[in-house]
Amino acid sequence: MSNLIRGLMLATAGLTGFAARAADTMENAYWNLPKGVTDISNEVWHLHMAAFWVCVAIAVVVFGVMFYSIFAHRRSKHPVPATFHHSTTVEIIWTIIPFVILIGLAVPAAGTLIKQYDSRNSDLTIKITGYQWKWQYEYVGEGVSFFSTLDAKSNEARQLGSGIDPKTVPHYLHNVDNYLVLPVGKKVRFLLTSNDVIHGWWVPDLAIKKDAIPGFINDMWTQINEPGIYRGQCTVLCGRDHGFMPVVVEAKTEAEYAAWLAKMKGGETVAAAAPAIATDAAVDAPAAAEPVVAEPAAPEAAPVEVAAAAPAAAPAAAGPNGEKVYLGNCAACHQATGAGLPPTFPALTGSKVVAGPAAGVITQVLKGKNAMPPFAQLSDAEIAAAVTYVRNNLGNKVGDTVTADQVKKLR
Ligand code: HEC
Ligand SMILES: [Cu+2]
Repeated sequence: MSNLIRGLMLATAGLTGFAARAADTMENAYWNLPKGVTDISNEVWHLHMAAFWVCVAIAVVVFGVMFYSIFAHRRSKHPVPATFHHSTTVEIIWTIIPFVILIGLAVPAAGTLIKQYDSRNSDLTIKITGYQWKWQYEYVGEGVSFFSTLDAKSNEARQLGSGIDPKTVPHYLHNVDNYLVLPVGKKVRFLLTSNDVIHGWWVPDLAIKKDAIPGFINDMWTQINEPGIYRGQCTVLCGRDHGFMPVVVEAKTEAEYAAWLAKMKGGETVAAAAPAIATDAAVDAPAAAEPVVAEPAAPEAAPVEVAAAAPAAAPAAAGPNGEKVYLGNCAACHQATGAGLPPTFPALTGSKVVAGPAAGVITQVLKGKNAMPPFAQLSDAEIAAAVTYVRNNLGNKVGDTVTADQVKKLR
């Protein structure tokens, strides 16, 4: 027996040292769940660690008894086995102990879960729509809405035979053209849906992750404590380019956020001119339960309903930039130069279709063709800008300007 005690003491000493080293490692998001930057993500982390250490303790006890028994009662020492069986006391004990452990873990977990699901009293609401393969962010009631697509560098490097070493690309496949900008210290509520298949929106540092399902609205919330850039990705296998629709959140101080929002409202980017596509569910839902201290005038549901009917109402002053629309939506297949990747993706440079009637090009962009997906989610103005761009750049010179009205008629 004294051997056992000595062994146990050694094991305890070893474990204490290991635990101290482990505690450091635990803080490291490379090995472990990140602690994140919200109160909820911290709670989740502590729950996770509590469950982890309970598991470690159980493993030590169970494996300790098991290996001790295997060793001490091996056949060469005890050729004749003992014949005891059945002990009601032991059975009651090993039923009660796990029960107590589970309750002990469930109580704090339930508390956190309830907080996680309580999206009431948010300071702002953002509607997130998943598309194959990009995200749309709509600042509900602010008239600000834009798409967020894989950044150009990652996109270039990911092409087959691009010859670019992904290690040279900063945040390869974890970067986008337009970040989702959020204010710190504010409760942000997300309404989550999809325009095509099921996607999943996930940012580990915020400890939020939920499916974006067509025809449904899911909701979740976050309140970020520290300014910074937090990266995540789509978590539901959503088709060929599932791996190429990352999520990037930029948390700014309140003042910086206000300045950013004002700039976006000024219609400075493509984004502001691209109102949302209304999915049927989206029209009813946001209006249903919005206890937010009402942002003045603009009713919550307005941008959604208006979208399909009057996209031209968006500030037309500058209009979307055709090159930007092209690079954000078309260059993945047709390349920034227009050279394409034949034979699958035809060159637009010198293409007979591009040089042909504008209606043909518009229809192909709206409806797609074979391996080319439809781009009906873009606004009329954006499609007009992109078509004008490909007809008059990338080595083409048709010399016309396609208008949003032409696109609208062909929808
Ligand atoms: C996912 C890849 C992909 C993306 C993104 C894409 N296309 Fe295409 N595109 C194709 C494929 C494939 C074809 C050939 C279709 C066919 O004829 O079968 C094509 C054909 C075309 C053609 C006809 C070219 C020809 O000579 O046949 C035009 C014009 C065109 N695309 C414009 C665009 C524009 C504008 C965009 C951006 C709004 C875009 N495409 C985005 C894949 C893509
Ligand atoms: Cu997806």
